[in-house]
Amino acid sequence: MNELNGIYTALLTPFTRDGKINEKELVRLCKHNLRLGAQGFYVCGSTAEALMLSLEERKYIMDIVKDSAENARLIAHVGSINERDAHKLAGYAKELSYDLISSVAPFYYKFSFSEIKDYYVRLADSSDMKMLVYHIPAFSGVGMGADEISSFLSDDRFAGVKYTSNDFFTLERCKALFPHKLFFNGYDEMLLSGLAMGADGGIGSTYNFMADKFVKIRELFLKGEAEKAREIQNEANRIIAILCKIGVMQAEKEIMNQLGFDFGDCLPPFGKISSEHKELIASSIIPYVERA
Ligand code: MN9
Repeated sequence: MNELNGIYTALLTPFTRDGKINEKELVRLCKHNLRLGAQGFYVCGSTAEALMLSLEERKYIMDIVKDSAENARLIAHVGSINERDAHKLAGYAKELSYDLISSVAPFYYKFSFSEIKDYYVRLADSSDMKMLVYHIPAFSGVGMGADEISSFLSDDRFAGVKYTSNDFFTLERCKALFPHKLFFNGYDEMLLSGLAMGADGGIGSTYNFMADKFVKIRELFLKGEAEKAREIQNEANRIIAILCKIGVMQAEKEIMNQLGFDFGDCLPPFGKISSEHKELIASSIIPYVERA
């Protein structure tokens, strides 16, 4: 599975003024990221606001990205609290020849681990696709330790984990036990730490506008130039610290707008960005990232 390693952009979703998916801008986003060096796309993840989209909207995004991705690898996030929808999306990912499916753990109702595991297995089986578990305890509220993650990885139907946690001890233990499985670091601000503890690549939201920095971090790390990689991680993190203050996804969309895209805002209940924050982005971020 490690041939699917690399830097994958967790694509944002551009919306038109009347709240529809903006196909033209999504195509531009894919092309921009290919130019920045992204090796793959994570489609309909958290960054895409996918958990707030309809089944039809998610399929439409999967279509657009499939048609724009050239040779980039494609992972479809199909997770939904509505398992019937998740199955339809997984089947659609198979139809479109995506490389992998992925899902956040079923959340909200505090399912037991065996219920969660069964959910994942049913999705992989019904679609005949390999599954990348999306571990993001800070958002899903579903915690998993090395034993639980290993119980997925010892099963052939699981390709690996998108690991969005800063517990790198657990990441390192899992990679040591399952060296041939695929591990993606999920917190962009800690890509270098994740790589050092065994991640094969990263999937991130800030890659939308600075994938080039993360491609470089990984290349330098693989060449053994950790100090130089950290300089670039520092550059990225100065920007990410500003995003965290503003609200990551709202700020990311505003960055894209200021770079010459037309992404609109995040869907409600996300609020709109203030004019002070727009100015902060213009002065402290835009001069340091590549234009479209
Ligand atoms: O998993 C992303 N996570 C979420 C990837 O969006 C929830 C990250 O790219 C973060 O947005 C980023 C900023 O904290 O690291």
